[in-house]
Amino acid sequence: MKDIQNIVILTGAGVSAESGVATFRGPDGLWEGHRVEDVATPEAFARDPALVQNFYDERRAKLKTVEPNAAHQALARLDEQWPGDLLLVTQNVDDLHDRAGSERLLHMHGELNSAWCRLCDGRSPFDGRMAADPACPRCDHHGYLRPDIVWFGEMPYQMERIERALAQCDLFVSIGTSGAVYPAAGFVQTARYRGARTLEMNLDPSEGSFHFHESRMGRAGGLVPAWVEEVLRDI
Ligand code: BV8
Repeated sequence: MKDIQNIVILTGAGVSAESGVATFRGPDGLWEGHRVEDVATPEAFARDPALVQNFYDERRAKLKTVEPNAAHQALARLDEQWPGDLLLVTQNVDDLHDRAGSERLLHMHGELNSAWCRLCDGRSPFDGRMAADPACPRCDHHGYLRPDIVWFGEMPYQMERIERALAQCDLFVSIGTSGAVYPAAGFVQTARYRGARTLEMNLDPSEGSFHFHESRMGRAGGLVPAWVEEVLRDI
């Protein structure tokens, strides 16, 4: 890893699968019994707020029953020990990277444990049930909270910071994502175009596998700790 200074890592639902968190495009193609378009869009929320709130309430409640796995822990160790720049960009809205201890971490699609008030525009930590129409923790008004989640058609968070990191990275690593959703699925091309080495670790080839210099197929719980060992050994 001599010539590697700056690393960008992208994770998707596959990194949380072994913790028991459902992925999105599993065998039945449904999202915990829902079609993605029916729940993860502003239109769906406007059409049926109770359905959408309950969908996210269930997933938020589920977070209290799962733990970070070996992949989350290995990435947190890398975050702590890697001397160069490192940015972990996760598409996941769970809190498992946070609980594992990753600090140079960014949730580009938002977080289940955050509430966004459409009246005061404030975001607050939230781990309850939003369908019960609780008051906004900041402005105390009822009736304006929505999940702090980036839905389809909405702009992912901190894109400038991500683009800057991709422009300067020497290594781009994609873990546990199907490469089905943009702009995240395009990051590998940006990194490669800038001359970075690119590595994919996934249970099976993602839609963008051919963009990667190297692909390691298998479970994140096994592949990621082994890869982190490799990287830290060569510092
Ligand atoms: C935007 C939050 C513009 C919600 C999510 C046509 C072409 C190109 C793009 C588009 C298009 N039409 C529309 C678009 C844009 C759209 C898009 O990409 N659509 C796709 C479907 C074509 N994108 C957007 O709308 C984005 N916004 O473009 O805004 C804009 C511009 C200006 C101004 C305003 C707006 C917003 C996208 C964000 C949507 N929100 N999530 C929620 O979570 O409830 S996306 C959702 O899918 C999740 O966040 C998830 O992160 C993401 C990707 O899924 P994955 O994480 O990859 O999960 P998946 O199940 O698919 O795959 C899991 C993988 O893990 C599999 O490969 C599996 O093999 C592997 N795996 C399983 N187990 C393991 C494992 N790997 C290792 N170990 C294991 N144990």
